[in-house]
Amino acid sequence: MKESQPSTIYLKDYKVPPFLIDKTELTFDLDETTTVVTSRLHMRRNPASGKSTEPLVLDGGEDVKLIGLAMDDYALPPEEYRISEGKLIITATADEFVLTCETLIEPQNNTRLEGLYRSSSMFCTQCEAEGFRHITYYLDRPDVMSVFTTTIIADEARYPVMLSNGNQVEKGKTEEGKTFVVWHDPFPKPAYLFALVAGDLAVKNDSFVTQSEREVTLQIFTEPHNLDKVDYAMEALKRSMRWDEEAYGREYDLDIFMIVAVDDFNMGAMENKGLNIFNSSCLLASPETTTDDSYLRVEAIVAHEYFHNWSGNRVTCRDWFQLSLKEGFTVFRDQTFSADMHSEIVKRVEDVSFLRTAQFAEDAGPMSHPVRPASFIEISNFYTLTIYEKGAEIVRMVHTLLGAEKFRAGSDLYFDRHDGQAVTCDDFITAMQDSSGVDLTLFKRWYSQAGTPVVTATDEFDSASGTYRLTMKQQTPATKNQPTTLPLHIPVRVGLLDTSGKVLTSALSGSTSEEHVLHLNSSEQTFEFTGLTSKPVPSLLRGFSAPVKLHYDYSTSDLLLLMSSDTDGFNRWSAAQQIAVNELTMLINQSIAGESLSLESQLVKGFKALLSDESLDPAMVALILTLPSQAYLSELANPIHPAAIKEARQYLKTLLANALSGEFELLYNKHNIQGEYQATAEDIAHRSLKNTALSYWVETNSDQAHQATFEQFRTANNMTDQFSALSIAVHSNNAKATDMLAAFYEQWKAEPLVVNKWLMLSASQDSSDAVASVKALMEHTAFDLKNPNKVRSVLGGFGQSISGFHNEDGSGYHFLADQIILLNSRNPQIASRLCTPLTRWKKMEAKRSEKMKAELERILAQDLSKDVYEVVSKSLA
Ligand code: 0A1
Ligand code: ZN
Repeated sequence: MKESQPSTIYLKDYKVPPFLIDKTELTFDLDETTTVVTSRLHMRRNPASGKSTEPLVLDGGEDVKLIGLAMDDYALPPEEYRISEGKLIITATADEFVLTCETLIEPQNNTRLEGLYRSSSMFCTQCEAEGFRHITYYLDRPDVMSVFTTTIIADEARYPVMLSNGNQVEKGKTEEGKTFVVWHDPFPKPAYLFALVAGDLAVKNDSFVTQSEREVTLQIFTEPHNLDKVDYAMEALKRSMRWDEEAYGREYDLDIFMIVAVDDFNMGAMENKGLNIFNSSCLLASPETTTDDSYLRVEAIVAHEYFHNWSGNRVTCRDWFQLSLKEGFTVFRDQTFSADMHSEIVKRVEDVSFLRTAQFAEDAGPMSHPVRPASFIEISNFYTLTIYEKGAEIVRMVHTLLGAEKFRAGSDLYFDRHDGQAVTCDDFITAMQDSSGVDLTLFKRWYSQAGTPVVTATDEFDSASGTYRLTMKQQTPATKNQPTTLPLHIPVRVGLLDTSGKVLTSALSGSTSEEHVLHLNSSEQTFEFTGLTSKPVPSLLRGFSAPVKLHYDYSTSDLLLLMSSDTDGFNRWSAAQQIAVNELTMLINQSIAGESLSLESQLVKGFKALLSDESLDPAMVALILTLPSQAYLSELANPIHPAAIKEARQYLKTLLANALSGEFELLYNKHNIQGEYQATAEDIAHRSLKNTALSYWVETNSDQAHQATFEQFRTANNMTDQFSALSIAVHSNNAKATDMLAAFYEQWKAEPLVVNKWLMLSASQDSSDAVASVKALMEHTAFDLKNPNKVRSVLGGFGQSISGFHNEDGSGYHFLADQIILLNSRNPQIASRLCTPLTRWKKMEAKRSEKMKAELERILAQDLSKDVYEVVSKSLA
């Protein structure tokens, strides 16, 4: 352990910056081993800070070597500045001056992938959140916005493409015969949005005419061998640009918009102004190499990064505690965009399923934090599901409370009022409130209170007056960090059905309708619906109108009724999931008690009815047929018995497969349509239902089903079908599975993104020697510890292996801890993210829990990065 622990930064300590940087002029003399960066910062004291004597403190990093410093062209002697803990401190400054700073950095040795680094043969940058300080000394905080001019000098033969933000304004030769290009970005921006790329890249060109008829050049750059995989992203970009004009009135502002794909990237993608940089896994797509899920992900992430141009870049965050201001809003925008491009309900089910599984688990774990955190040690640890997904749910609730029209007016006001500013989550809500007149004072608590609220509903019917009374209570669980919790303003969308499944009209507070939005804003409230003749079945929290856990004592027949008849598609899915959760919980308890499993499943009836309903979207049918995941059942369990959950899921799946084997075979054949691959909602739906049916059919262990799997693997003309067949074979003990895995590698070994899928599937296999297998995979030529995608594939896949990762002897936990320790110094962000499964130790059954804790203690005893230190120490606290 380090002698001094990293310090905590608090929101309450926020102060405006003492200095501003009006203009930033950067020159990069690019070289693999040592790059020289010269910055000229046009600075002045910030009048708003009210202080005239404070020293100038610039952020830097230990990997930045200062080789020259001058103020207004006067070289500063060493006694006039000092460097302490990575910061450059200049005691005396004028009120206005130009600071010139020369630094040396080593992109080749940058394994953290923050700042300027090398990926394959190119240079690229990643500056969010605090990467710019690894390039040069700067006021590296989002509320310092500056106009950047960037000069890149390099050998043109090796780096013919040299890019930065804004427009290219000059190009020429230096005296030494190198090439220089100059880029100018007229929009003031914080340093986290700075970007630079240089390499021997191929480009796809296109253009877009904005609603005000300006032509924008669009360019996607990749390494030459990947240029055939950017067409889908380009089309997705144009759809995003059009959608943002139509849905939000937001037009693109520069004359050029560029995207670059890089192989080594810590996250998905980055919204640098005019020059987005993408993890290649989130940009490249071709039918042969990319699954449907990945196609949809490419589209969503292209949209997300593009939408940031307004929600993030034109209006940015005052400080990193406000991260959800840009991320929550932008996720909400990309979710709505995807819903508009495909199916609204399917998209909502997928998003909620993810939120309920992963974000709810985060919010119940040691890293639980409010959407606007009050403190952090390392901001990189706060790019979380809470900031992104729960943040998007908050924006969605505002949309529900205001209605579409007022929400749009609120968004217009927000962008108009704050264009060019760095603002707060409060400013966003204030704009929504000011434009709509809806009081959001209480609602704002969603930003400051962590944890998932539990809403419990009970009801009664008064037949004499025809009144249905629905009582709702809410409680957000208290934790050590948050000993008292307060009621929130929770919008609950509700409909009522009669026992034949017909939708009922009722009156609530004077408004008569088939659906009502209840405003639950105190710890207990009763809502009275009138105009009814018998006790209805309530359809509660339609569309998942708030990120809460809802408890209502539904009978199985109520759930079957909702599943077959609710007009809210989301709740049809939700009811089926609830039946499955109830049945799986019984089975899990049998398994824990050491009993042999037995169940009369009501889902058989439900699925039969579902399969005979021709009116349903096949994608919805596939979602309803999908049993709750191991991860979701773990989130619901306390304590978690991983092996019991696995056994229960397997039992129920086999039971359903045997009871409906004919139906699944028929379904498989019906949706097994051939033809040229298209990533349209319709075709994706057919493939998804077909492959879901196949995953059941093989559970009958029929030769025919196994043969169909093998044939699909062999003959598929697209990666979705081929990889589904392979996964199904691997997880159903198909006799040919090992050969199929080997053949798949042989077929695709030249395609790194496909190889990553192979790594993940191989690592997820359940076998008693899974640790040995995963070690072998990490020795394989296809593996590379420097590449985050590969690390995520292998260790992420391994995490899904119950007999491997969760092996009772603790060997899986020990192995993961070894990898975290190894990566801690090389790439702290990745190491920190790998800790997540171990941090859930308190919820695990006793034996495994102790072993996980011991591994966390072993990690904490090392000399740790801030990133890993924060996550591990908080999870042991
Ligand atoms: N702002 C990006 C996410 C991002 C965050 C940090 C990064 O590096 C540490 C990279 C990307 C987004 O929301 O897409
Ligand atoms: Zn984002």
